[in-house]
Amino acid sequence: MHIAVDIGASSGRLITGELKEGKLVIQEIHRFANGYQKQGEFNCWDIDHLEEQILRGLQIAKQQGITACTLGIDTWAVDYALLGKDGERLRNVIAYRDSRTDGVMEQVWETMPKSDIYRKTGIQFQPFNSLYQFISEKEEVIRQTETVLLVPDYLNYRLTGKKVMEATNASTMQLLNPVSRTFDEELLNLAGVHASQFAELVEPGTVIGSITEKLQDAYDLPDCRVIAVGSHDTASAIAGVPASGENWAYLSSGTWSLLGTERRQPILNDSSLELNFTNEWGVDQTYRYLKNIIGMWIIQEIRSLYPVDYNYAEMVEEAMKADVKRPPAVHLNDVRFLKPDNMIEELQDYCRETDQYVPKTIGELSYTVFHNLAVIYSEALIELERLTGEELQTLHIVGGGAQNQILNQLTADYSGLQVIAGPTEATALGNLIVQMIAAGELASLDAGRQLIRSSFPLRTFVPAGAEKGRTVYDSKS
Ligand code: LFR
Repeated sequence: MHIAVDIGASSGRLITGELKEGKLVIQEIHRFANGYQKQGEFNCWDIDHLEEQILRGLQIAKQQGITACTLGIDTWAVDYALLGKDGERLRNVIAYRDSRTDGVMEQVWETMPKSDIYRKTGIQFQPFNSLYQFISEKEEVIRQTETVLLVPDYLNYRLTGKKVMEATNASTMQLLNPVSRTFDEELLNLAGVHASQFAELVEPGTVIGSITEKLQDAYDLPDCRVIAVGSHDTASAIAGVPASGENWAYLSSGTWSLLGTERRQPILNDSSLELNFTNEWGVDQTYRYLKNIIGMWIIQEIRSLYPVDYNYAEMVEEAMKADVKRPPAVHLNDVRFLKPDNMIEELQDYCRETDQYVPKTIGELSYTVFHNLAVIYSEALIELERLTGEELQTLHIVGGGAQNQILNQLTADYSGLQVIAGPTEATALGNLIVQMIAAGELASLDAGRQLIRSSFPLRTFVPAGAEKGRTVYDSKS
């Protein structure tokens, strides 16, 4: 038996997975909420709550009769815990949307040009990368820090007592070189941290260790071997894409939309830098050549602010009914939408400032977001073809957003590509197949993807007018 712990910005789950009659069978055994809140000066994640919920989920597994298993943890990237000499956390884990890093990236470029940082790391410029978070730390805090652990590494450490730095997530710090796969000394200096403050770099598939006896005694848990999976949720999601052959791109659609291709080599040239594509490290020493697009975060924010309660499926339904003749063109990837005080007002202000129709109802607001996300996806797909020199045929959409039929169809229509939607649980599946490879039950990543393809239903969306050949929506006309 294998258990995937998959924690995103808004919720976490424990999902069991096992092979039954040649199929991968999964079951969600525990779900809990996640989110960040202001604690003193900063917006922080409640990391102790996440740890407790993992233990609670494992107790449930035991109660369901699971006595032995492997376990893998994936979460969002870039955020970290700082451990003191006694191995205890120095303070809470600060959330990447906290404003402490505002303007830091731009200041850094005065010391080290953007192009140098990109050439050294191949990582996209996001204000929240760990590099800029480290620079925002007080010197004294860094001085007290014995070890920096990214969130899943920290949770693995709490379970096993073993400190490792899993590679896929480590790459998002913007401190590692994708060619040498080691730290860049100049960037470490800039960040004010030292290589000795990080644990040993390990690849997905590495066995970290067993859950400590102390925890075993305190809680009634299954006998668990903890495996380093693609601990960056996006790395697990891409491992879980049910693709085969060539000419496919993926879109991992959740709080963020991550759109890209899988490559064997990074792309570090100026065009790639200009379009802010990233070369995050993937499972099986691949590179996730992708772009961060704002994603369902906007929808989550609208939902929480809108005076009437609508669930996501209802928002999609309302969007389908909304009669928006000329949907406003909104550049959703603008930093103003990263963490505005009020997302609805921010969107409406943008439309007013640009002399466009101002969406008001839940259907109009949702349609405006879906339309613009699909436009951004199709633009990113064109950029991707240009940057890689490869022509695409299929876009695999995985994650919760793959259930959004209107967005799937708009994406197919605007991009001219066939869209294959599903599975929604790709992240947990990618997490599970790495455990299964480590356990010797699967031969390779390809075999895992084949297993996912044959175990879960997928839905195809054909672009409108496909019989006339590929036409791509032009957002400027
Ligand atoms: C998605 C994700 C993205 C990363 C962002 C911040 O959950 O991990 O890949 O850019 O969150 O960590």
